Amino acid sequence: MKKTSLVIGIITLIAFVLIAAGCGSAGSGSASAGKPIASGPAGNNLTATLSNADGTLKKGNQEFTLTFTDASGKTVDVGSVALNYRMAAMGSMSEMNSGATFTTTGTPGVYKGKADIEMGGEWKAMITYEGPAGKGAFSIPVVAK
Ligand SMILES: [Cu+2]
Repeated sequence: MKKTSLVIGIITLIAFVLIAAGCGSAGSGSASAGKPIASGPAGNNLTATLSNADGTLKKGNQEFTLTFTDASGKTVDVGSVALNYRMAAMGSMSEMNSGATFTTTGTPGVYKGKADIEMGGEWKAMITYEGPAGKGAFSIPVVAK
C-alpha cells in the first residue's frame, strides 16, 4: 500500500518534470528563436523588443515576438498588451492601421503576436500595456520590407 503510493508519487513527479521541461523549452525556444527587429523604452524602466525569425518585418501576414525586459535584461510580465502598426498618411494615401493579436507564452513578459502589414515602408508600432509592472503607452519605429 505504502509502496504503491510512493511509486504513483514518483511517476506523477516524473510526469510533472517532463511537462515542465516541455513547456520550458517551447517557451524559451520561441523567445530565443528570434532576432531583434527593433526595440525602445517602454516606460516603467522597461525595454520592449520586437523580434522574429530573421529580424526583418515584412509586408503581409506574419508572426513576431514582443518581449519586455528590465534594466538587467530579465523578462517582466506586463499583463495585457496591445499593438497597432500605424503608417502616417502619405500624399493621397490615408493613414493605415494594422492591429496585432497576442498570445502569452510559457515565459512571462514574452508575447507572440500576429499582424497583417499592408505594405512595405515606415511604420510605427504603437504599443500599450497594463498589468503588474504598471501602465504604459509608447511607440517603436519599424520598417517593413
Ligand atoms: Cu502607406
